[in-house]
Amino acid sequence: MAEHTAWLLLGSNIHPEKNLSRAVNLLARKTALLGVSPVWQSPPADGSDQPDYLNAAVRIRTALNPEELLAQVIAPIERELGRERSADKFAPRTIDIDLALYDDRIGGYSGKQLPHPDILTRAHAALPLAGLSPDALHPVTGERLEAIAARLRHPGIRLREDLTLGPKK
Ligand code: PH2
Ligand code: MG
Ligand code: MG
Repeated sequence: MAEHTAWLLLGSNIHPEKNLSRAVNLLARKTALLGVSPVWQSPPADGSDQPDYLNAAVRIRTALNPEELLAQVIAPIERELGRERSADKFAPRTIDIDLALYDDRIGGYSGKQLPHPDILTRAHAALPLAGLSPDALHPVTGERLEAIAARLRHPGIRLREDLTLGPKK
């Protein structure tokens, strides 16, 4: 079966250190983990009065298509880490795992969009991805991820050099 490269964005603002690290360990068990980005901390992007988020990105190799990745890898890990779905799209969450890029695919899957729209508008999405794959090109705009991150960077987001994520060996 054909192999694909996918970039996932991880975010948490409930016990975020523990939950990001658990998410990376579970992803490493279910997929071929190729890389993990540095961790960035930022206030909620919608400006709500909630704890800061920690965000990171991972690059994986997989034979699954986007729908299968969501149903077989992403959603089960979100459930295992206690993600509760509520009517509030911006409620605090133990873990959010979003498929950001899948090869250079452009288009819809399972009611979502590839590339993930936040890449072009949110520093908390662009900076972790750029840390992982600075030279990768955005499939729609053709920009390097590093150029997108530089454009979106703002003072409210900071690199957590004291934290490193990686699969438990
Ligand atoms: N995710 C959201 C809403 N707001 N803010 C930050 N800083 N990081 C996130 O991951 C994030 C957010 C919904 O997915
Ligand atoms: Mg999200
Ligand atoms: Mg999500």
